[in-house]
Amino acid sequence: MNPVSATQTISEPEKQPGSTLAIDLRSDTVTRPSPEMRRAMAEAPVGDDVYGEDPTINKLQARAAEIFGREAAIFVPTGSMGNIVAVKTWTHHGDEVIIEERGHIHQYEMDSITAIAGCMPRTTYVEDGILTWDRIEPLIRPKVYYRAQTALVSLESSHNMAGGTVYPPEVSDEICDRAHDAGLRVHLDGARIFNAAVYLGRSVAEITRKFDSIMFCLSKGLGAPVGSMLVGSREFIEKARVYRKLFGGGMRQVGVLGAAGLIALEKSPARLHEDHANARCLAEALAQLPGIKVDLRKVQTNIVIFDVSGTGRTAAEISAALAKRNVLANPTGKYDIRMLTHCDVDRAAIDRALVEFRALLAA
Ligand code: TLP
Repeated sequence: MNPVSATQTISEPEKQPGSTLAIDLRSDTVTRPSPEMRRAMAEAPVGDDVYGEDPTINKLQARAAEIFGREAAIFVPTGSMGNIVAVKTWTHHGDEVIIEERGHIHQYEMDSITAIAGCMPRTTYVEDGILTWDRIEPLIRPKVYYRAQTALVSLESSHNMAGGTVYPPEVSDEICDRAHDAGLRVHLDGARIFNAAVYLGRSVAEITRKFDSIMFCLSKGLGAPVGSMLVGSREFIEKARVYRKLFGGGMRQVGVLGAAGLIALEKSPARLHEDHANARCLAEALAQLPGIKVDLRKVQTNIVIFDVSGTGRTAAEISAALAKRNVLANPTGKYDIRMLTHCDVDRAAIDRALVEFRALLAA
């Protein structure tokens, strides 16, 4: 190990060409590591994690398990890998997985449920993305030997493509209880579970206590450059370790990433309310713009999805025009645009984005 001395400067490449002027609202995945994270990464004690010998990753895993009140946790390179490892761990080829139609695990992970785990997604659409037991129960296959079997329910909170909506704990608790009674497992795609916890004013341990497994991302609102975690029982995590390796996710001196993850985990949840306040401010101002519709009830966390159909232009046209004005946002449908707030956009940046948006619509 060759640690950088405490006096040596870790340069923060703030002036990256093309990225400094833009107000990047495409996602909270775009955040760059803080100088504190970069320092911790440079100085992290490391070892070979395939041998379980990376002290920084071991610390991160222990701390994540502790925060969620669970027996164990495992670091995975991406949220997508965390989700497919969980699905694979809980299912057999030919099983079905119940999921909301716009769930990330179904729409944006290349259908790894099918391609890798050999399972069928069984989907249902709910406007606010929040499933209830009455929507899930009819999708469960009868236990007949010649029928495909339902093995898993997967929920997402906050629900990304429904606009950052959050499961009320009594709803997700009931789903878990009833699913367990029916012999099913319940996985949580909690990529943004800390945002959900802040919205609810409850701890992540409380709101996830009944799930069989939880995936959360260090690399979204928490601001780490890379990495996600899977949390659950010791037995689950030991099986997950096997599938992580099978999928090529066994890493070596990965404490350099874990060091940033530890800072994200310890420090970032305390500032997420700022992102939520900025998202609300953005949503309320967007709702005043001519031709723009926002369902403000859905703006619960750091995601704002709005409809631009009243402008007479498509989402692709509006986002291309915004990009020319250095405001970046992704279309999520023909007339829908998604904007996310995060630690690299402050209130002043939101105000500037709104000035540009108004000018664009007026032009
Ligand atoms: N979401 C990304 C895109 O893939 C859409 C984003 O910009 O929001 N679960 C949820 C709920 C997610 O939103 C994401 C990423 C993931 C899982 C996957 O995480 P990664 O990108 O680390 O594989």
